[in-house]
Amino acid sequence: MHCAACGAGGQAVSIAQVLLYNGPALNIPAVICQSCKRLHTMAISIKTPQELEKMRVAGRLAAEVLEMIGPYVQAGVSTGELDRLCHDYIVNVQQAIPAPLNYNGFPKSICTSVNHVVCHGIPSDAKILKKGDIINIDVTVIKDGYHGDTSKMFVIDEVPAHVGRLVEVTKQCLYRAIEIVRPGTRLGDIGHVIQSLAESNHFSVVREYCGHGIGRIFHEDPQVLHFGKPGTGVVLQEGMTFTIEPMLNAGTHHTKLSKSDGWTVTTRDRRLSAQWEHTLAVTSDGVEVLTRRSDEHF
Ligand SMILES: [Co+2]
Repeated sequence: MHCAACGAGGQAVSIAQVLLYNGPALNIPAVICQSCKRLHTMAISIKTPQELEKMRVAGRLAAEVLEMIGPYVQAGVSTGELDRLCHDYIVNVQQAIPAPLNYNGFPKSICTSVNHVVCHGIPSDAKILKKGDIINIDVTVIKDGYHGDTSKMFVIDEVPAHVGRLVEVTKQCLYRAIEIVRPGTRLGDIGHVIQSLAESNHFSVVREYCGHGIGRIFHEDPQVLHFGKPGTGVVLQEGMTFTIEPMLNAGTHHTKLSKSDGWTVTTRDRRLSAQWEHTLAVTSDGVEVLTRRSDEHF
């Protein structure tokens, strides 16, 4: 990646990532170039075949963490324990790095967002899962310098039908969006597909958090909004890699960022929220789901 301000680039420039807060909680990814020290937003990177191979490896590892943790996600387990299991698996078995740990000060290796927590929930030994809970586990691994980012919902035992529907519709929003990814599709088309399906089911789409470009950097351009108008926004090209990660709320789309920990995002009305996420690569004629799990068929 080259600095958009001074032009320095390549491996020699180490790029520190920061999050700009613009308004209530809109995360704008930006970088400080270590060469010119200036802050700038990023340009969309096109990955080479060699980079895509590394993204494939990182993506598969992230998916495998979600497959590994599944059997442990049960009533009685703490989210702190789930974090330790994932951390140890990533570090010791996969010999990879959990990207969230120490990222802008995040204290744990995964995000665990239970019930009305929208995203960025911090695992804790005090948070014990119980029957009827829903939880999103969000995993990002770094392998050989490249990131793979994916999340899925787990349901603890049985949940009422309306809760199951929130979880299922959110997953379908992700899948429908993935279906239209190919060169020429615009980001507004993706946002529109998600927003239409969500709102036709009387759910709302979270505005303040979005999908993102990904590669050597955890959050890079473009921002992938989960709402929008067809025929607008960035035109997708072969070699782009980004996440789609819709967050749907049962109530209104408004969110609240915890003042006490600076991370946990909840629904303002404390109604439920669900999220699913994959890392994708745009191919010559469609999409490759880099974080596909073995139970999924794209
Ligand atoms: Co992500």
